[in-house]
Amino acid sequence: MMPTNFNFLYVVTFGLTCALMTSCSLGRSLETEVYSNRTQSGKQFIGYNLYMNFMDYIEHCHKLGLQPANVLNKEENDVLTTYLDGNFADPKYFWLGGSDIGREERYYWIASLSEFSFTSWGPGYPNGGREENCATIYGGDGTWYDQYCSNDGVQPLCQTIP
Ligand SMILES: [Ca+2]
Repeated sequence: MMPTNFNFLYVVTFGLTCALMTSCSLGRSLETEVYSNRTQSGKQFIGYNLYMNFMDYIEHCHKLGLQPANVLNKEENDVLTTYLDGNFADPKYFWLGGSDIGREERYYWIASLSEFSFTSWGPGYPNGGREENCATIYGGDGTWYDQYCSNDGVQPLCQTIP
């Protein structure tokens, strides 16, 4: 039988940990969040040192009151690339909030349901057909690649709502 003071100790320890980290009560990750510079449209990107699949990523941003990132022009891609390259270690592949699920080869932004206008696909990409349906960006040079949406090794990238 588990001693009754085990649960008490656990609660006290957890409570103290949360009290020391104000982010705990907000449900935010315990790491420091670093925001990108503002784009001309006024939004900022926020990447996380976490790894998850695309569906969990979309929900991650939503739960934080943010949006999955969308990149609407070269200026935004440049701001984003500078931010990712300067603040995150390799391999730094991040989800973008775009997919071609339900309409193969016609990628759209989840937050707006608008079809991609600007793109920064690598040469020959997207190339995954109906198997790879979610967009990623490599933070080292700002190039985009399609990826399996179920890949749980990609980092989440959110944005403030402009
Ligand atoms: Ca596809």
